[in-house]
Amino acid sequence: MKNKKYTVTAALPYANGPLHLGHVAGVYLPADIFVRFLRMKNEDVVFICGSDEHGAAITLRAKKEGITPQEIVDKYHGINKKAFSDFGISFDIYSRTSNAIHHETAQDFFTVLNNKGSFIEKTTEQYYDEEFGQFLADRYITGTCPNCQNENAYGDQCEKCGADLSPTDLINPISTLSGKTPPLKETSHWFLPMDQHEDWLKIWIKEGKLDGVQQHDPKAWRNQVNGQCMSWIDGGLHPRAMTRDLDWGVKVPLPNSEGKVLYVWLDAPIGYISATKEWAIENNKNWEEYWTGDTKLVHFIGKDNIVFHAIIFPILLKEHGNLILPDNVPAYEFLNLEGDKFSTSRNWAVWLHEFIEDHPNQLDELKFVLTSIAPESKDAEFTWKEFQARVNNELADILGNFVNRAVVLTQKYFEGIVPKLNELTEVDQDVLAQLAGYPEKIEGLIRKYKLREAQSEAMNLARLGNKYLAETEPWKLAKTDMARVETILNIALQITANLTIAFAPFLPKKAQQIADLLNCGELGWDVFGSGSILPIGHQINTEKPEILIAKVDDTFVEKQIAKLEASKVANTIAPKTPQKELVSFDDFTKMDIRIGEILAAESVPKSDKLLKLLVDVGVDKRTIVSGIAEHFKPADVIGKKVCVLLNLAPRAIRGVTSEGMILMAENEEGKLSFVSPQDGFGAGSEVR
Ligand code: B3M
Ligand code: ZN
Repeated sequence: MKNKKYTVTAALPYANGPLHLGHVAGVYLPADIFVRFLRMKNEDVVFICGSDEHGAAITLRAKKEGITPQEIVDKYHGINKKAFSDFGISFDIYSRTSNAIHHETAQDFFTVLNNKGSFIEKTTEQYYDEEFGQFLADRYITGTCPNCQNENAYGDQCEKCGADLSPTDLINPISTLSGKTPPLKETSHWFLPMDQHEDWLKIWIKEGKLDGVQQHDPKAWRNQVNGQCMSWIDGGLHPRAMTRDLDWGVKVPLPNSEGKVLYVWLDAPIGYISATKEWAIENNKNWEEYWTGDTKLVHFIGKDNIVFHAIIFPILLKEHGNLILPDNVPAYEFLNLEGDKFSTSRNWAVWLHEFIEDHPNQLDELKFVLTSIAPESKDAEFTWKEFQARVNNELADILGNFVNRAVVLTQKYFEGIVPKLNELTEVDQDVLAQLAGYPEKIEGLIRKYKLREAQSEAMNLARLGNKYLAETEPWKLAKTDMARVETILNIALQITANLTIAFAPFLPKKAQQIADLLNCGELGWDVFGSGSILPIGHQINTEKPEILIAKVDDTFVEKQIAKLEASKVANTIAPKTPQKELVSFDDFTKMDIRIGEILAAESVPKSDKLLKLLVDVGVDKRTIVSGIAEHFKPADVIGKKVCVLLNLAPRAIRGVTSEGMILMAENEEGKLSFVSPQDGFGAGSEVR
């Protein structure tokens, strides 16, 4: 019989870049472990994810790569979907918010709320980029955070202090499109009056009660989730616009709303519902059963998404009516990498799809390490040294070693046949009693979202097995007391069988490999803890077992670190200066750039840096003072053809009037080069 229903979601990653280990450790892997466990418990669970394809995260990325938003989302949806599937994240569906069913679902949702009067339509003044003809919200506008003075805060949030911002809160607002200070212009939007929801939210979060009915156990929520929510609420919630003036997103389903789309943080969580619908259609299920009634809704997310999942989406769900609110929102802190933050722009990351491609046989090893260090309650750090240590000292030396001994000894003494269980000694009874306690221990931890500890308990079971063999030493008894050896190896094999169950949620491939060694098929959670899973006389695999866990050598670690460092160097050599503010074509054509030929050159007295040049620029021969003396001697430059900015306003430099500027290229080491034409282009040729 199926038990409760669960709808488990993992944050929909923006389809604007590949996934790195930080994402995996702090959302997707824990969600997958939780779901694999629930399935083993025979719970009726649907595991939902997909690409978040709207919002400024997408459009700005498209602009940066010089391709359309559609091309961006198609590219990264493909890469990420494949990476999840190759890594073995067992979503029931990996959908995308560009699907028609999502647009419809999100629009219907908006309409329901609008008809109920859940929104307030208001005309306000918002910043407007006149050059690009666009209102500036969210990431389209930056400025100084009024809260912490961070100069790079966005129009929706300061990533430094976490403050929730509106564009008009920013000091010195700048359009990220034109780089200019934008004027304000009137526009109307639909606002969610979050302030009107404070009272019930407080009770729901603090006590887990909604309309007087107990919904969830508030103590089961992580401290940082409760804490962040309460600090938002205590700080006072404000109305938040649920629509945007953009042409990329889900269109506002109302007349006279041309050019308006739903705010991405309105449409994306509804994506969980659309994806459930899509899955239900494909699998002949009823989606509503997973969003109503007794079903438990669990959102796995990163800590930067807490407010959206624990405050805003619950308000929307409640306003909609007839839908469940989350039972828990296990949010993860951040994972760092080798002493620094993961950073896409600086390319400081281990990319999931690259790891899979480079090390297809070490995926469970990676899972093991990421769960061991998962940032459940505080930020954590991934290093390749630790990867090596955890794989070698725990996975290989404890789990691999125990399984190998149990299997090899059975092959050696009993031709791979599970031996009899004879009279039990105290040691045997003790080990069997301990074994029986593991299911409850591990289940309790998983249900509390303490997956780190749960996995470490699974490893303790392998430790127990090793300790048992070390204490009983069956290899010494083989000559004298075969009856005793039978019992010991029977018990060792039962522990091995139990390990396939204990590790199945965490390391599904390894668990399968161990089950193959035992020739026992997949074992259910219901037999976990039993000392008689494998019947006496059962034939286990008789081939020499392959190494279950290969050790990681120093070369591997060195290579990984070198790869990281190389990508960092590659990135620092790349243009140091970010692109300057945009200029119009008119601005550009104002500059008169021509080829000039340097006719004469001399140093400027009392200056190390300056050369005084006589340059033939076609229209005349003129004097130009250039700051290149540290790089070129006068004799080196005579006769050179170079680019000259002719119409730069004349300036007196060290008493010499300079009428123009020589254009130079500068490389990452600060070396200078003339920008010279091909042969055949003489003085006066125009550059444009
Ligand atoms: N795409 C943000 C993120 O990737 C956002 C999550 C949506 S969940 C509905 O961090
Ligand atoms: Zn700030």
